[in-house]
Amino acid sequence: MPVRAAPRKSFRRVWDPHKPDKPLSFTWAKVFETKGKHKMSLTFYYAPYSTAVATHWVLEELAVPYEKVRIDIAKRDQDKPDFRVLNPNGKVPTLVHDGVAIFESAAIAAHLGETYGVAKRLYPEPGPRRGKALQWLVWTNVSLAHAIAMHQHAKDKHEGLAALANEEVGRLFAILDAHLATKPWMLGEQFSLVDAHLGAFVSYAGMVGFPATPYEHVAEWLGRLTSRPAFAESHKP
Ligand SMILES: N[C@@H](CCC(=O)N[C@@H](CS)C(=O)NCC(=O)O)C(=O)O
Repeated sequence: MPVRAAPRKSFRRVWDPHKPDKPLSFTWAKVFETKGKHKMSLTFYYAPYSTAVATHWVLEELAVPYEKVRIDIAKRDQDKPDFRVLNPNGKVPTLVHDGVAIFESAAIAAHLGETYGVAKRLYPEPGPRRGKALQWLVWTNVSLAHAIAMHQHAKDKHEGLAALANEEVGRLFAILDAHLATKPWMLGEQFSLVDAHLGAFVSYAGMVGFPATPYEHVAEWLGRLTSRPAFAESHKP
């Protein structure tokens, strides 16, 4: 006798949004139960005093458990095949979340924010404010970090390029200063992961010749940021 496939149950049949108290069917209850018990794993590949500090800071603010793996950039650990499988770009930070490797610090910050930050009120819910958060994360890397890196690469070799990069960092700091003149934190009244991510780059800028001091509001913001315990933790070797 041919075996007939069991009819497929749809989610709608077992859960009515107008009766949220009605118990879920066994199947869906099981899915949620398993999800609740799932032990997430985060492995953070980093090097001290590098771009990875931004990710380290974000992880510390979120207070999620994670494992740290130090990459010795000077010894070129980043070129080892095992690491290149995770990050073909050969750079830190790299984050492995439940077996999926993610690189680029801005992408990692957005991913961590979306995954763990909303419930902790450290990252916006989906919607326009989330778009604003992503805007500043991308701006940090594509505009600010890029200009700082360009200046560092060019300063002893290409005078003209170094001068251009220097001017660009100044222009970007002025934009940041105007933004922070109207609000205490990047997204408004409340500290968010965007402040931590961007703060790591602004703090680094100060170490390589771009202090925030001429920009009153940036300097005040940075002062508030660097007094956070997560700042100290993320700047440990
Ligand atoms: N755009 C990348 C930049 C990462 C980056 O440049 N990392 C440097 C350390 S600051 C690195 O790993 N360098 C090793 C190399 O280039 O070999 C990000 O934001 O994650």
